[in-house]
Amino acid sequence: MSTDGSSGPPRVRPLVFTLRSSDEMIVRARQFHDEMQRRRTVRDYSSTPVPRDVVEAAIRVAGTAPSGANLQPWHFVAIGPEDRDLRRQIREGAEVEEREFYEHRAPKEWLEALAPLGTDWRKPFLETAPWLIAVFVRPHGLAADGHVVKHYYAVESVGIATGFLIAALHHAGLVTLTHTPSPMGFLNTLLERPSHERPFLLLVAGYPADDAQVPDITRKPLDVIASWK
Ligand code: IYR
Repeated sequence: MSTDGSSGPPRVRPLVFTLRSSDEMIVRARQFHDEMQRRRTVRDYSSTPVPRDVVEAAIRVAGTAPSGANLQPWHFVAIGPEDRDLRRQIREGAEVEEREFYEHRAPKEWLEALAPLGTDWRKPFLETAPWLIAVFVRPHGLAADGHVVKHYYAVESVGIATGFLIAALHHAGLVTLTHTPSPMGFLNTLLERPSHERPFLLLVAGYPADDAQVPDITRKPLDVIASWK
């Protein structure tokens, strides 16, 4: 059975592919690494507006991610700067949960792991940054005839799509923060998403504040993160 519910052999079409020389690939791979290694998670935002078209293109990139059985189990809610009331409610919802997390719920070990990042329950960026993108996982969908379609590897697929989204926003020239208020159920209510959709994370995107600072942390080197056989 194919993803549209029809049976028979899958429909195919020729692959569009650009063949590159080894030298060109090495240059491109290193240039991409050079660009990606400059990505930093940023918590200090400017309120300078960012055109919706940038966010739109980045979400389109996220939508190109591979997914289990190509069922594309994601939904993105982009929240611009205009609806100040909604922004305030999202911040309030997140800060209620985060305050509880930092002051009561988080085990000491977790707080120690977070200490180098300097995070706390206050989330002013949820009102300052021009865009928030709430990412939702859809563990199942609905077919045209109304029957429930299970989504395979939904969380993995949405994780990959979110990686694409972060890379696309970085490539465009913005900074982001992967914010995970926990629990995030308040986002279903505020953003009017159905209860079977699960909030995955809240991505903050915009320009960094002029005086933005980031934690002085390092990335694990290649010989630690990879082995070769
Ligand atoms: N959700 C909290 C705590 C937090 C947890 C992890 I793991 C982080 O890498 C960073 C923060 C918050 O957003 O502050």
